[in-house]
Amino acid sequence: MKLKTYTAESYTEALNKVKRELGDEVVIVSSKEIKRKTLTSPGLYEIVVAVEDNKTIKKQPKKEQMDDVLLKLSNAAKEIGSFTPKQTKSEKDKINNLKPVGFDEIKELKEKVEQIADTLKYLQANVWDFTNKNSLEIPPEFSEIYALAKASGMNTKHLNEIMQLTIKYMPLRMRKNRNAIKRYFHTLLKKMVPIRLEREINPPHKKILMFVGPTGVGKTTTIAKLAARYAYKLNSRHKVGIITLDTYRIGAVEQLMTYAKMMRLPIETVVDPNDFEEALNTLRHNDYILIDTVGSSQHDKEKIEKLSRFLKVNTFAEININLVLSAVSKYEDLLDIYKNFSLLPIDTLVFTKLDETRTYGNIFSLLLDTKKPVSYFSIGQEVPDDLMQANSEYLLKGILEKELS
Ligand SMILES: Nc1nc2c(ncn2[C@@H]2O[C@H](COP(=O)(O)OP(=O)(O)OP(=O)(O)O)[C@@H](O)[C@H]2O)c(=O)[nH]1
Ligand SMILES: [Mg+2]
Repeated sequence: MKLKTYTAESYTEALNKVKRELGDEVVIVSSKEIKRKTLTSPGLYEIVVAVEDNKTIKKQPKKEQMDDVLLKLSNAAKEIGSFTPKQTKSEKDKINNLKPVGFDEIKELKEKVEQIADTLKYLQANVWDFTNKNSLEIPPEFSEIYALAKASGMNTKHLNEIMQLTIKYMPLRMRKNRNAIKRYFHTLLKKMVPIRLEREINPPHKKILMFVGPTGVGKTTTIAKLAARYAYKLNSRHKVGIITLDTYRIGAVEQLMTYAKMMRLPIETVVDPNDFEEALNTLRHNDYILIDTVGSSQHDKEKIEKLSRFLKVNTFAEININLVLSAVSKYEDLLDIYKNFSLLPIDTLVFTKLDETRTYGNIFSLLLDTKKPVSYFSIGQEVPDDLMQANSEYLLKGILEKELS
């Protein structure tokens, strides 16, 4: 039996030295701190162990030896990498047998479950519509997208037509990938949305915009937002004048007067079609003239006809008619409103209250049906901020991104 002494700057380091040389089974005779660690110099620890005479001390392999081993290993790795023998059938079978049991079956099962989930979503969206013959023709991989678009309020006839086009023309190799299907459908829908881009007018050109639509959809609020936009928010500031034809509803004139006053914009109130021409002439020095009208039910033909009488007057610029519609209305109602207001020559659509719903399939379908471009989206009550130029991406979020519950 011999005693061996190990020293290091810490107790742990000294013990590690012991273990490296003698292994784990050692008899520690003593351990002590020889020199205390200070701020400027390290400490020194000593461990004394008892070693049997016949115990051989582990030798660290020399650096040359280690390098040699590493070299051999890397050569072997290279060899394995470059060696790709042809597999015989029985070898292939052997390798396949090495895969976790049921690997391929699980993969197949996963695909099947996804297909069933898609089909369920589709059935969920069509549960009230078993008579829809086309429904059986939708392949399972298209079911999710179909169900989403359907739940967004898109008209079924449109949806089926677009689906059939997609199924017919989509390259087969893309069909297996659900994301590719979604992207393809997204691009197709995007191309179908007619947008009226905002173009700032250059004087001496002038624009007269009249806003018509059902009651309470947000005509007056939209006019206030647009007046602020044209007068203060665009690249160049424009002169804006306002005319209100809504002397019918109590408080309507005051509502617009308040906004006009705050923005220091001129405003004219017109009761009779005969006064309209005069009001327009009074404001003719403006770049934009915005005209508010009385809201009316689409079935109130008399009110709509009265509006058309205002359009017969002589004007220095064409009157552009904007039909204001709420995103909250369902497609059938939007279409009904559009048809009845078509007594007036509608140029453009404006949608409001997009903040009050998450699904815009109804808007998409109306745009598709009427082929009328949409110019602005109103997305809240805040004047003037809650107004944006219409854009197809924003619309598509409300068609393809809603998760079915
Ligand atoms: N949430 C939300 N509310 C809106 C939006 N636009 C307007 N409103 C609100 O809808 C209500 C009616 O707005 P108005 O601008 O008076 O609607 P109108 O079409 O002029 O109504 P009438 O003149 O009575 O036909 C107000 O409370 C507005 O603040 C919108 O985009 N989102
Ligand atoms: Mg109003």
